Amino acid sequence: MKNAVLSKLFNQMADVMEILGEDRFRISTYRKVARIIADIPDDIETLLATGQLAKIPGIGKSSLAKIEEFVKAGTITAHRQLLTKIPTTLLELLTIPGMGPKGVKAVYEKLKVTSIAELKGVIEAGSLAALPGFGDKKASAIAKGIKFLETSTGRIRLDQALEAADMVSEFLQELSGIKKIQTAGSLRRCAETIGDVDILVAAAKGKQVIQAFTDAQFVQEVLAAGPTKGSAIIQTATSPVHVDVRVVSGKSFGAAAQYFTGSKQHNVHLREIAVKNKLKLNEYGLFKGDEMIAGRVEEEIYQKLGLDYIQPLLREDRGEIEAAKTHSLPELIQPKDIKGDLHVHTNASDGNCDISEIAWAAKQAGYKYICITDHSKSSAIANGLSAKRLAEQIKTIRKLNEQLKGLTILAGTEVDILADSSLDFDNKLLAELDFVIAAIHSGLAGSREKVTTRTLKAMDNPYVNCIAHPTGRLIGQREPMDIDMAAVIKHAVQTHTALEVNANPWRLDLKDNHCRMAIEAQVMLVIGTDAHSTAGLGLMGFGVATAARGWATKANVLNTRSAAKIKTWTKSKRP
Ligand code: DGT
Ligand code: CA
Ligand code: CA
Repeated sequence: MKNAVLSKLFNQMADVMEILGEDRFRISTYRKVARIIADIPDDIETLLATGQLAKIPGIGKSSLAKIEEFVKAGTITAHRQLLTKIPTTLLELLTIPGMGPKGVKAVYEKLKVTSIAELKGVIEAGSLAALPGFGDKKASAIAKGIKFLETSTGRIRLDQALEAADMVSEFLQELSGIKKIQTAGSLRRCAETIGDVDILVAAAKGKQVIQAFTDAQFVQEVLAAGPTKGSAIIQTATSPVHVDVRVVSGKSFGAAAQYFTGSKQHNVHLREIAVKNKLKLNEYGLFKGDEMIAGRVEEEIYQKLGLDYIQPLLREDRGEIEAAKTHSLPELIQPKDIKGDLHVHTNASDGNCDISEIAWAAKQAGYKYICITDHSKSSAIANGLSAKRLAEQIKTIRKLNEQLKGLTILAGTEVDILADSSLDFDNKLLAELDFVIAAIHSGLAGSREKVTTRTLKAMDNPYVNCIAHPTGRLIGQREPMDIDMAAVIKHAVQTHTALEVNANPWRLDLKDNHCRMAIEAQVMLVIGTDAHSTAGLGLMGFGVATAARGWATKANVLNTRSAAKIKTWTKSKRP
């Protein structure tokens, strides 16, 4: 699919235009088109060929022409022309966390900086801090951003890893002699970032399978190719990904799946237990002397070690082996337990579709309810709603509900927590809503005391039901706020406020460890997708996996309950 590459080109045009100081309206149009394209689940070429693309709102005539050009010629003239107007090294400055197009424009124009090396130079010389609009704090934040970039290990997000795994698995499936395919490693455990993708195959002719894999069209570079293992960098639509493929025998498939799923710490602990029982455990099986006593399926390995089966999501050696021994593993939440999505945007703020469209998609997904939570007025870039617009939206939602069957639309908001800790809407308006999410969208670099106080104060409000993405991190792009999570968790319990597990793979916020802390303190969690399109609703699984990695059960998550029960829950906080 060309969607991702195309989306990137539109974003890049917007970046360059912003650096050049061109028309704001056009820039935001390009960004919107980039987002629409990235969110479309169908192949853009097909949509173009069938004429459906022209009907998608937000894609105008000139964007359509550019998309057509790209599909035909593989490039866009306007994109190429824009790139000639700036030194291309400027684009790498945009990858520095904390450095947006405006910052790049400023350092380029005022300090003649065109590369990361030169930027480091002006930071050291103090001239960046002296630049109007920057100052010491911002300059040191950018220095940290550069360091972050330089030390980042090339780990990728879950969605990127999944895309690569799907590509390779689909390819392998078509080969002859393949009996089983299983994703292993950190991807199977749904860790928040992935170093490399591990795929196991049960097949007799290992060498042929590896050969076919390393010869595949999507392979960019072969790192190793042997009789049972191949390593390669493959090119997905969005990024290069390191993939390891291992071929094992059916007899050892369970043992290999167990071994290569890891984590390493979990395996080390498991092997200690084996040794204590005078057994030997490796990727080929569980052995008593020379006799193999388990190995075909994973379950029997755990069973023969005297343990309950441990789901991959828990295999981090964080107490799961002890719990398996005493039959006290939690019954983990599953995707099918989720009854609705409580964090959804529409085109009233920065989403792509209207209330009916997203409600219809939610119903198709089997949900019982959905809560519309558009941004509030201070989030101006996201076209946040004024009090008046929100009041109108509430009316629209109530009316739509009269016509709908099988799905309840809840009226909500994602209200900004302002710099002074107050909220962007008054209580009278909030009282009209079914569910209120509060979130910090500005001043994320503030001091620990400041960001923590803002969050705690928001929770004190009797109408605030949930804090969205509590740390504000964007994986690989923006560090989390320096927030006192223990204090946030304690206060959430005291104030009867839920904490969100944002399911977007860029966020996963709360992260697994924080979920675990929250659950132990008996905080209620909400898993929300933060969808900005119908496709965005599909991210729920990443959030469910993250909560489960924090040992969440169905009872720990509010949106496993009915809409009526959620209303009872929110009412109990209100005066
Ligand atoms: P990653 O790729 O860094 O996100 O993390 P993993 O967990 O996928 O690690 P990877 O790809 O290096 O290895 C896959 C699995 O193989 C790992 O989770 C456990 C197993 N493994 C690798 N090296 C060792 C080792 O030295 N000892 C043991 N017991 N297991 C290992
Ligand atoms: Ca791996
Ligand atoms: Ca690996």
